[in-house]
Amino acid sequence: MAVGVFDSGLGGLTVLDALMKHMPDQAFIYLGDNANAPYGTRTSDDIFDLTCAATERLWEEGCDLVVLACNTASAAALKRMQETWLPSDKRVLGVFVPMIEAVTERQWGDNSPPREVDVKHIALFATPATVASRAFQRELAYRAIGVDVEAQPCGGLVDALEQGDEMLAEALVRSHVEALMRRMPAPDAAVLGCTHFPLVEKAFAEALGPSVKVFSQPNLVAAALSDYLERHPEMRGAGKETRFLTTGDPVRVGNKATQFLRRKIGFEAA
Ligand code: DGN
Repeated sequence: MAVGVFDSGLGGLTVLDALMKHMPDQAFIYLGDNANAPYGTRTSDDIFDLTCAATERLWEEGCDLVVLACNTASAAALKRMQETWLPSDKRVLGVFVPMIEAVTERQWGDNSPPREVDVKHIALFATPATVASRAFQRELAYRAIGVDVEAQPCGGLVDALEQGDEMLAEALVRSHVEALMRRMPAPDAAVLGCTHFPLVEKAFAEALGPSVKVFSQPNLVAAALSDYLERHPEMRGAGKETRFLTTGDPVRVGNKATQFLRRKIGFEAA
């Protein structure tokens, strides 16, 4: 049994890469819904339906545990999936909670009441759908009090990264950071709330300046998943092969993914 890893497109590969490095003996199956990407400007009903369909496809491959390596899907669909749709023998995890736990320095599974934490001003960079959902603020409020969040919808950035247009992506990072800093001039932490954005983490760090600590998801999610699998060894399964599926054209997506991660990746049709 492999662990399923889902994203609307290629962004989740940044998370998968970290998962593979942290857990070299674990099998994974990646599914990119490239035929329907990007999700960032879709309605939450649409994102819910597409995310459920992709999760079911991963169940068909035997993945009882699926990681939504997509903030847009985690923000718009995860809670509703867990509350209304998910059978009791399956698990779906998102990418928000590990990041919030890192930002607030609270341990995984610490269910004590919300409290004051060191960070006071958080700059959140994410897709328009993630920002509109306010899911980050909602999850943060379960753990921390007295923290301001200023969110910047980063229109255009996912497309520029999927197209491999680095110059455009870096220019967009600078303009989104400038726009946010006009509203919050001195954030103490920045959260990259989109799995595509680790590819331009350096550009974010440079535009934000050295006093802002940048939180990026891949390593945080990998640490949280490996902890989860320690506690739930029944979800691990055997084998360590990783496969890549796409709802789009496997050759085109494989070429883009190879360019995206700068290593050869072969996709199969989902
Ligand atoms: N990588 C996705 C995320 O983390 O939100 C965004 C992809 C998209 O469809 N816009």
